Amino acid sequence: MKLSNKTVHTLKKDFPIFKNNPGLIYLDNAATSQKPKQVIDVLKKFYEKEYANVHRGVYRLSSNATELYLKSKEIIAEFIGAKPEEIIYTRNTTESLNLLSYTLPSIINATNKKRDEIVLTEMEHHSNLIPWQQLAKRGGWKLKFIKLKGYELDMEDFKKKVSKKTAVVALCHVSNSLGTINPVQEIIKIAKEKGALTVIDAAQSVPHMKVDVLKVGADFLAFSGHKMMAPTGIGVLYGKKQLLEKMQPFMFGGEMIKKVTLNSATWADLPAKFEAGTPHIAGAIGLGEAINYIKKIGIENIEEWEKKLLDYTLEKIKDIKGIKIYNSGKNSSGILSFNLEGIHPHDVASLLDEQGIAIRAGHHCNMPLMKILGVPGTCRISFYLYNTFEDIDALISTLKKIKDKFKK
Ligand code: C6P
Repeated sequence: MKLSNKTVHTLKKDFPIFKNNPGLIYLDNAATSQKPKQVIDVLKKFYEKEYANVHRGVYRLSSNATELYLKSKEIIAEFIGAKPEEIIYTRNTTESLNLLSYTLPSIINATNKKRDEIVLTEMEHHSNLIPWQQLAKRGGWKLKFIKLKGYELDMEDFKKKVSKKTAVVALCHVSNSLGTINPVQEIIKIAKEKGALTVIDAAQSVPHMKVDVLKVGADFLAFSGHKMMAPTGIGVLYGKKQLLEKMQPFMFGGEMIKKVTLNSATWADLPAKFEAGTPHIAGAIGLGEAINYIKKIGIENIEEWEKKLLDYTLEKIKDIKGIKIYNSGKNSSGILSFNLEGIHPHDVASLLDEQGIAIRAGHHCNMPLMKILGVPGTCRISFYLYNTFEDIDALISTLKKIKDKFKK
């Protein structure tokens, strides 16, 4: 379904949050997304009529819950072009990336002890920075950072920093502060030529654009359900089967074993090996339904609509005197950071909130990036499929009023 302002107004009716909060203009989708009634209904149905634990029971309710749970993996796998056994459920992107920072050393050290460098970028979210920092602090690993050139990655700098010593190249597909869509295919190709493992933080891409893991070519890719209309507490780690098979588990306990004695254990096949304990069953089923919802509209149509919203905003916002925009204008997803000269971003966000406009202000879990930009934080708006041109008009006119108010 091609999206237009008219069809989006109709779509918006699927989201009870807007009916229950009249006048709400929600522009904080990079933080988390709202949920359509289709997802809420599936959760309600599961808890009211179908609930049981998975994998354990021989009774009908449990085997039905297991079927629903496994079906959700098929939906997700198909959505990103992976195999169901390559989909590991985690809590969120953060947990997926932590899992990698703990388990990748086992396969890197096994193959080549000379590789001890991890290449990241200066625009990483703390979730794709601190786990690797901690790994480096545990000893034996060095971090390198690809520099920025404007609001994009400096590819020449990347080519200088990646080498036969690189063990892992890990970066975001889309920056959560700048909106920049990084050239991940090119980066992964170069990283592979050097023999490095590749990790993509896809928290801001999978919900908004077509991501095919085979086309992207990454060994691992992480994202969160809550940013794509699913419940919180369900995240995904995709990994290439042959690599996941070699990796050590991250957590130990029930459901991830093949055989246990008092003194040892062997591990279950993929993906169970990485899913110790009772999973977020309802969350997984909800994520499957969220993807069904996205598929009905078409991810390409969502991407195209957000691009239209971004272009419309860029065109209108530049008229505001003293606005500083942190966005390249091209190669950008529907995320836009800005500051109003002389006004703290938190004040801007609070004043917008008074008019029912929800945006994020602050460092966006990107403290090193804010330092490079030379600001304590920014105001950030971020779109999803239910945002309209009227949302942007209201934002712009309120920003103009805020600017006038501070002039006095
Ligand atoms: N960014 C934002 O407002 P979790 O919290 O694990 O679902 O996602 C972490 C994460 C990782 N990488 C990127 C690029 C992200 O944007 C996020 C989450 C939110 O920008 C919350 S800080």
